[in-house]
Amino acid sequence: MPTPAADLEKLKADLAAEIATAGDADAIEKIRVAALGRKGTVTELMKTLGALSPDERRGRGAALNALKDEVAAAIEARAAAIGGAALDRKLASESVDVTLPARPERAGCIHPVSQTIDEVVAILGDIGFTLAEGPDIEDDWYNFTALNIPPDHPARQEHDTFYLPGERSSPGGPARVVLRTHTSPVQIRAMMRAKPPFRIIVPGRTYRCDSDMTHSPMFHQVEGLVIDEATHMGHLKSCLIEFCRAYFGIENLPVRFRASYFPFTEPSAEVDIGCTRADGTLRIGSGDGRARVARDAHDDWLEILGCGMVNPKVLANCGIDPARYQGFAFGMGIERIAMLKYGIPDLRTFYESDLRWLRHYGFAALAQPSLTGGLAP
Ligand code: 2U9
Repeated sequence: MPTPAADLEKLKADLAAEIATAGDADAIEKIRVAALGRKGTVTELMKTLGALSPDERRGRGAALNALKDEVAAAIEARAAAIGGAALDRKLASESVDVTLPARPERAGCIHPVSQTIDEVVAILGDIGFTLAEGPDIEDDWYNFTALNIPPDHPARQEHDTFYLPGERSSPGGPARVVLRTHTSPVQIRAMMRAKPPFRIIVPGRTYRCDSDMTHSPMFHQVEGLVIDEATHMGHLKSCLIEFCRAYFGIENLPVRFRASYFPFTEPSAEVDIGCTRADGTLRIGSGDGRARVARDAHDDWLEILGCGMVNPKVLANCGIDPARYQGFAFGMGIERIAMLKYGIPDLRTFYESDLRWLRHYGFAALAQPSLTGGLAP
């Protein structure tokens, strides 16, 4: 009668022969299941170990484990060889026709938010502004207190602002953590970091608890800040008139400054541009095709941005001497000015990731914004 060890040697030899002659992936899988599957020959032998004495189990267990590993390795090697041979046959039988024309590709497009930021940056960059960036997660000292926004201001309330749990230490002491409600904290950080003069623009994401056709909980702003030693309201006005005319591509676009109030600027103004509303259709400028020259042909005004001379208290909060330095600041909503320029009716569609919308309102990937707004020819 053969010894148990001889039994295992025979099983190993039989399996090796079967594995060596397996011709395809199905055959090799059948062998694997028959040997190593739940009811396979090797698996069944493993189950008999429990009935042996500890001494017998040690020797037999080691032999069975070695057999199992060798069979698994042989199956894996054969499967790889079969797969490689199949691939070789496929490669030999198929050929690539390199003379075929390329498949027509669907080009990607630039989202109107990115396009509008690029246009604004190109125009203001030409006027001498440089780009600044900062974190989306802020604290209420940088977002509110440094900007002279009082503790009881409505913008600070829970239902207007997204607060995150916890506090962190900030220049004014422990401060609540918020998603920035405007990009102004980036200007605060810039003023605390370096000495004037500055001319910076800050485009970026901002967050407010608001959602309807013209508001979204996340939207984009671009703000600008100029700080120097002899900056006055005339600089503010010429810069923003130039910007509005360049952005809308209308040389004589009527622009007016209407007194307003913001805690961070004093005096403050809202900026309106001339428009027409004939037949219920809003058009920027005179809207009659003579927009580039017709200065007085508009019949209404449209608010597009806010601005003002930086409040001396804000300068002092950032360690800048208000007796020596002054400046102006402005802010606008990117989606709002994109909607006005490109006739996009609903703000919420910006974030629906609908490819049909993007193909309709998006821009060709290589289109460059020109310095006079719109696209370079
Ligand atoms: C510093 C000092 C002053 C930025 C300004 C506005 C006016 C403004 C709104 C336009 C539409 C925000 O997106 S919106 O809702 N912004 O009207 N923003 S002045 O003033 C600053 C900023 C930073 C240090």
